[in-house]
Order: sequence, then structure tokens, then C-alpha cells
Amino acid sequence: MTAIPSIEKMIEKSFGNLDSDHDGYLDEADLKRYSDELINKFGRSPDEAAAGNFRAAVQGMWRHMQGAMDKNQGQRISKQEFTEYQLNQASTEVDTFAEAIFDLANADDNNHLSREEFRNVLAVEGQKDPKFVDEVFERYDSDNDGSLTKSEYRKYVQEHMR
Ligand SMILES: [Ca+2]
Ligand SMILES: [Ca+2]
Ligand SMILES: [Ca+2]
Repeated sequence: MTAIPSIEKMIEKSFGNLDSDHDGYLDEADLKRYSDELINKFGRSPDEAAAGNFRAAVQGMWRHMQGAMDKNQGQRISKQEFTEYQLNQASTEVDTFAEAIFDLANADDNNHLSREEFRNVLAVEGQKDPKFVDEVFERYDSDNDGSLTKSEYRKYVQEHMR
């Protein structure tokens, strides 16, 4: 069985994804680039509703992070601060962000993530090992119908993104 990476590893990875200029800090420009890249990777056009919702969710999470850390608007966030935030906040902003990813990845807008669509979610998180993807997919497809509903996906998020 493939080991699921520890939560700290996952957080480190998502920090690396978000810090798009790789200077070790998150700022607003990083998040804008990250949003645009992801929208592009999921093959969405920037003016689609799912793309707009995703950008808004990233903004909301960013504002919430800054608020939680007592930062002034526009201040950058270090990796350590980000890690503490992810470990300690059971924030609705993280859920909103995760749901916005679901909508972005759900290319045919049918309320379910197929295995292929879920594969794209893990790919943008940096997980490309097909065996790993299959294992995670099968673990969370609790009714074994070959797709993830939002609630099956939410379980994955709860156990892996926060
Ligand atoms: Ca940066
Ligand atoms: Ca779908
Ligand atoms: Ca299912």
C-alpha cells in the first residue's frame, strides 16, 4: 500500500505551489499567479463562473490567513506561519477553497468528479503517481460508483487539506 504523505508534507507542498515566485513567502501576487495557473491547468477559461469562484475563494482564504495572523492587508506570509495556520484553523475559507477546486476540476459540471477529473486535482497538488491516485480515489469513493460526490470529496479534504 502506498503511504499517504503526512499532513506536514502536504502543507509544505501546498506552500510550495502557492509561493509561485519561490522566494519563501506568500504575497498577493503569488496567489494571483497561482489562481491563473490553476484555472489554466484545469482547462478553464478565466471568464467562466468556476474560474471566478475559484479566484474569489483564494482571495477569501488569503484575507482570512492574514486576519488570523494579525497582519495588515498586503503583508507577506512565511512558510512557518502558513503551516501553523493550516494545522490550527478549521476555517470555512479552507472549505470554500476546496469546493472551488472541486468545481474547477469538474470539467463536465455534472456534480461528480470522475477518476480522470480527480487525477487532475492531485496533479495540481503535485501528486502524479498513478498508483497513489487510484488508491486515494478508491479510498474516498465510499459507494464504489466510480466517481466522487462533493461529500465524498469533502472527506478527502478534511483528512488531507486541513
Ligand atoms: Ca512568494
Ligand atoms: Ca464530472
Ligand atoms: Ca462515489
